This record gives sequence, structure tokens and C-alpha cells, in this order.
Amino acid sequence: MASITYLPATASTEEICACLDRDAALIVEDVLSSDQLTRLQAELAPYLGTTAKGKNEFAGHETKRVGALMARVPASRDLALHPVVNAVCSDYLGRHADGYQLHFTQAVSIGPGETAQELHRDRGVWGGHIPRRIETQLSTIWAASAFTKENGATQLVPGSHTWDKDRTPEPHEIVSAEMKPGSVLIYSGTVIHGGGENTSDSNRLGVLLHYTLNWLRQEENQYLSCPPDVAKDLSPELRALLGYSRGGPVLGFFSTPGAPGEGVELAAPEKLFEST
Ligand SMILES: O=C(O)CCC(=O)C(=O)O
Ligand SMILES: [Fe+2]
Repeated sequence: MASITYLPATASTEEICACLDRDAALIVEDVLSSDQLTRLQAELAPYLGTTAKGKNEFAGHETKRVGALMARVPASRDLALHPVVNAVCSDYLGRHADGYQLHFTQAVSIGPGETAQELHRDRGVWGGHIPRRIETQLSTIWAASAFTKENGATQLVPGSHTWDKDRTPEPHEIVSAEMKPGSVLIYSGTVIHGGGENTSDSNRLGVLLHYTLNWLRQEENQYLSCPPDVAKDLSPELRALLGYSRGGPVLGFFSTPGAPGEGVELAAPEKLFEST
């Protein structure tokens, strides 16, 4: 039977990266305090309460998805900036870029009666144009509720990042990423996974925060989900993570739209927030 590794919150970046290299997935346990968890659940509740269920098989007909988390859910900001995750991003994604950025933010509440999501590799969003030797993504799913096999814990195929594209997993190769609230599943863009079937009578709530190389297009357009007028009130670190920063020497510069003689040319994104 396949299995997933559980590491304590004190695990080193090297240990976590070694697990990622071997399995492309692992769980770090008990990372959030109960206060952080309570705030996260409370801030998500009004959005989940007013969001419609998905309308297709992939999004799930009994699943609710809420994005723009950095703008809407302040408690999720510390998760995005979590030092354990960011140290791993820096080393793991740093192999293929000189920086990384937030790629996707979404709370996923899988409701009772939901069927299993199709197993997939998240790197598919770039359409298969990027060679496998470049890992595109580091993803986290924070458990805002318990994750159990019964309530739809993420299904994962450890080690499938090295498989041929067309190999499909046998049932014994698939594990349920069961975890306690406050733990975090970390996995790569190349490992096969998907949301699980929910045969229980309660919701499974996860907060998905994904990171990508600073030279790739983000799946969730962070400049629209968290526009400058909102980003101006965030910390400089979080703004940089959203992409209001340069990737390498020039990627992401801006010039001011406006009348001749006004504004700036070839400015670093940080410049936009200087007077605020
Ligand atoms: O909710 C989950 O457990 C995983 C969802 C997922 O993989 C996706 O929507 O791409
Ligand atoms: Fe996925």
C-alpha cells in the first residue's frame, strides 16, 4: 500500500524537500494554533454561506470554492507567508527560478454526497508545454477541518511525479491525505491527486494556497483578485508574494498609464505603493 509521510511542525526544510523529491507529497502536522484555526473558519464562513456549489464535474456539484483569499480572508495571509512553507518554496522552486509567487488561493468545502474529483496533475494548467524536469509548482492544502477518508480528504499518488504521463494509478497506489485541523498537506505540481469522495454528513474544508515560479503565469490572476487598491493595505512581503515585485531584473516592471509627461517609466512594482 502507498503511504504518505507525516512530519512534525519542527521538521527542517531539508527533511521536507527530501520527502518532496521522493514522494512529491507530505503532511506537516499541527502547524496552526487553535486561535488561527478559529479565525480562519470564522472569516471563511460568510463567504462559504453565500457561495453557490460548483457546476461541473471537476469543480464538483456538492463543493463550494471561494477565491481571492488574500483580499477577503485576513487569517489566510499568515498561512501564505508561513515561514516553513516559504523556506520550502525558496529551496524547492528556487531550483528553477530566482523567485516564486502566489499562484492560486481557494477555500474548498467538499460537501456530503460529493463524488471523487478526477485525478490530475496541477501543472496541466500550463497545457503540457513545460518539460517535466522543471517543477512548476509547490502547493499547500491547509486543513481547516479534519481531513478523513470519509469526508473527502485529498487523494494522492505518492511518487507519481516520476511516472510516464499516461500511467494511471492502481487503487493500492492512492492514499487519502488524512490530517487533523491545523495540519498542512504539501505537494508538487506534478504529483497525481484530486479531491476525495465525501460519504460523511459534514463538510471537508481546505485552504489551497499554491505557489509557482516567478516567470510563469499565475492561475488566479492576483492583480485582479487583489488589485492595487486592496494590496496597498497589505504587508510589503505579501504584496511581493502576490506578484507586486520584480521577477529577476526586469520581469513585471510597469509604466504609468496617463497623460504625456505624467508618471514613471520602467518602474519596479514596489514603486506603486511608495506614497501609501
Ligand atoms: O480539494 C482538494 O482536496 C484538491 C482539489 C484539487 O486538487 C483541485 O481543485 O485542483
Ligand atoms: Fe489539483
